[in-house]
Amino acid sequence: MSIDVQRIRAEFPVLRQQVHGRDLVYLDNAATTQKPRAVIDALRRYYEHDNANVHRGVHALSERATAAYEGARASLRALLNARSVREIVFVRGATEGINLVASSWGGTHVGAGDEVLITGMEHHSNIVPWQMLCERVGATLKVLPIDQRGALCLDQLDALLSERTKLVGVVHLSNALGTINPVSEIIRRAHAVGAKVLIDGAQAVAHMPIDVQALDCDFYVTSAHKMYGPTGIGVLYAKEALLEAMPPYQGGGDMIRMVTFERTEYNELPYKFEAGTPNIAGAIGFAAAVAWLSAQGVERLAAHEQQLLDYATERAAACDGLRLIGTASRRATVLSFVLDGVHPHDLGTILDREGIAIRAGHHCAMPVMQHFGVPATARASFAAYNTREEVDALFAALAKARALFA
Ligand code: C6P
Repeated sequence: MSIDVQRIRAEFPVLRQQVHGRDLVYLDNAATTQKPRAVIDALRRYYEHDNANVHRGVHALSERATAAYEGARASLRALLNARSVREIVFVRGATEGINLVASSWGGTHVGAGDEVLITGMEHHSNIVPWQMLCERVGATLKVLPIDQRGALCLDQLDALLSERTKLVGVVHLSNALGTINPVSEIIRRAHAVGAKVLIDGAQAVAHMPIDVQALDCDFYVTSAHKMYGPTGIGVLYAKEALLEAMPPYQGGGDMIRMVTFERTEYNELPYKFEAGTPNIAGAIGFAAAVAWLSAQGVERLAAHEQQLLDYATERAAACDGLRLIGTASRRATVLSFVLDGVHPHDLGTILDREGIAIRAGHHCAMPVMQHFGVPATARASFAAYNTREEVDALFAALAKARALFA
């Protein structure tokens, strides 16, 4: 079951470098992961051999580009176990996926007096679009709180759900806390009152197998760049019947079947939601990332990352003045913390001088910071290519920072 980390590391060219005279220790994977050679090569190959616009041309290059682009859709369908490629919409990323749903589905299904329920640990991208929708239509945004460990207060869920609840939005794996949420249970309880459920899987897909049919979620979004793929591409999964009934999000080329000045007939799914020339290279790189992930085995990678997180959590417990932010029983990949007497931003800068890349800040989850009474945290986040030695390097650098500020 264990993985050969050195073999995996060898596939990531960016890791072979020094930063400030030290071997790079990249622990900012929740912000974006590095890309394996297979993804970089797929992008280069496409631009060197097949570059053309899709769905339009009758020439060989356009046919090849279209086949590769649609092949990428099929890869995503298989990865998420969607019923059909008609349920796979390419978007810029998780953020655009949520905005699409809030605007198109929300704009037609949420009205005055209705409620949208999110949780206290959402990323801003799963807060702000719903806030905007609620303001626009006169609906109310409700929040399922989190406890002191950074787990959802599930005992309050049923009291917050009612026939007024039109949508529940939940993050699968919290980027600020590492908490893995019991989304199946939430989906079941939300469906019982007739609400639809959107799962923000931006952090989850690289770290656990996802089966949208088994989950029975209505919408699932994720970003390629957090799962070893390129930036600027992501996916929205939605049940076909919902997409069928939703109005287009944007108008333009490719999303139409017929246009006159009087009226437009929209294209079939999923093209109705992909106006304009899509990110063709991005989709092809995304498919290469999916192939890479599947070849490694997401579960095997996750088991390795869990060992690193457990080891880091153990070391954190022994680290003077360190307070973990997020200690829920089910966590993955993220170690979020504050260190007595050292602002997270200073910590980030000191660690950078040691060649260690972490993220410091509010992680686009300001309400989480407010809940824990901190302005920011330092966050180390693990991926398949990280090692135990890198965890040691992190804690050695933390000790140095502590001494410096003592
Ligand atoms: N979190 C982080 O460092 P985009 O930017 O669209 O690819 O993903 C947005 C997003 C949505 N949901 C969650 C749970 C996320 O973690 C993110 C992105 C990055 O934590 C950048 S803020």
